[in-house]
Amino acid sequence: MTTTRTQVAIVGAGPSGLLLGQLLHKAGIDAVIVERVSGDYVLGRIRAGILEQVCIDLMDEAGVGARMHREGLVHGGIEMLWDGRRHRVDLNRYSGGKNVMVYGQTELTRDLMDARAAAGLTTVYEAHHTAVHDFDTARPYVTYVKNGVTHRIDCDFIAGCDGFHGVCRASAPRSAIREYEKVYPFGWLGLLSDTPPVCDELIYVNSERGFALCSQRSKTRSRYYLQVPLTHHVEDWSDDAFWQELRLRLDDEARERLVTGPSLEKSIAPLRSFVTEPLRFGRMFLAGDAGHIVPPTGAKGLNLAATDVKYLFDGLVQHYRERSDAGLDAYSAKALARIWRAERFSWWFTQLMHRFPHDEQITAKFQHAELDYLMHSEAGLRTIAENYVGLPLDFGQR
Ligand code: RFL
Ligand code: PHB
Repeated sequence: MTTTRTQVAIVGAGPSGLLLGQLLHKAGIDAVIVERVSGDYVLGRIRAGILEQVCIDLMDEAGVGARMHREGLVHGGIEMLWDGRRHRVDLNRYSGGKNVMVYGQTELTRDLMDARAAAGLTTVYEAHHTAVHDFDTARPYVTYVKNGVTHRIDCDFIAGCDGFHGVCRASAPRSAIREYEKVYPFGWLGLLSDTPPVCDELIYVNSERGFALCSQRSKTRSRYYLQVPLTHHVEDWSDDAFWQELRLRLDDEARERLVTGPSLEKSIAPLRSFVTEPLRFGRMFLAGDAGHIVPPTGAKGLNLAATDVKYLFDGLVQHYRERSDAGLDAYSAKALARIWRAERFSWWFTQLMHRFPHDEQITAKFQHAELDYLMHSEAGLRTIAENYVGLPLDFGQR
């Protein structure tokens, strides 16, 4: 067994772990990241596409925002389609001047990985049997096995950034944890292709055949999603079948403009709302998907992970620089207040846009009437816009 020491041991090299690692490095705080899979595997997971301003600001604070600003596409609106007609939500106007940015999670992750490698910082990929120990004492440590050798990292704090299926949340004492969960009775089938996006902005579609989303990664790369039953498997969906079904859910103009092509990636993601309370167990803190999951409808998952990391980072800096634990003590409650607001929006937006099994005919009529109301009311447009671009960090304190 080898033993090393660091200030913060981070479990998981997804966006949460990498962003925290980079911020800590900039602040002169030592961290080691331990990741179960390879770097290539992490980069192969096609996930989020939309960054809120808080996430953009954090990438800048971490010193890794240059390529994002060069290549990211700023979007000031989204389109909503139901009953064959499209309506635009002017995000910028109704959120008091804010926008979102199209920049894939893959690219953000790559920027963080590159910065970490350039700074010579340690990320242990393909670490197996990771375990967290003694986080209820002043001397926590993490162990893992790599190439048959057991390694131990002694640390001051453990950051559980290891996603929904990680080891950190699972290691918290059951008596100290409360979990809230809702699993939706459908999934999203996603397809990535090197084809120009059907529209300059994203289109969220409520169709009688189920939800669809037209998203993008660049001017030449599109990302589309279809609501599918949980019983479907990705192998059962040929590219042709996907494009055909998408066309049926679009309006006439989009149907005509849609450019199809071979898929670069296709996968099905289940939809879930999930929150763990609290997010702190002694000297172990959960951040990102380790502590909560939102259905992707509101594009909130990665952005919430970024704000968790911001709050945790601020608390750690306060601990090391000012010898105050006020920030760390406040972390769980502060992060959870923001998480629940995003959970509510994501749940509401999911219910508004999807077909649920056993829905009565009247349900679609209610959805259409609600969409009609939202799109023709200042209050309605503001409700969507201010939540979609992300509520201010000090929301609720003003
Ligand atoms: P991740 O990305 O899951 O990373 C966790 C990392 O921990 C590793 N790990 C372990 N490492 C060591 N030991 C163990 N025992 C470990 N167990 C796990 C894993 O291998 C992994 O590398 O969590 P993180 O960093 O908190 O990041 C969260 C985001 O990935 C997630 O919230 C978003 O992708 C959600 N999401 C979206 N978020 C947005 O903000 N905007 C979007 O537009 C958006 N679209 C989406 C999405 C998620 C999707 N899927 C597939 C769930 C679209 C989709 C389809
Ligand atoms: C995506 O581009 O992957 C994406 C965009 C918006 C969402 C969800 C996913 O709401």
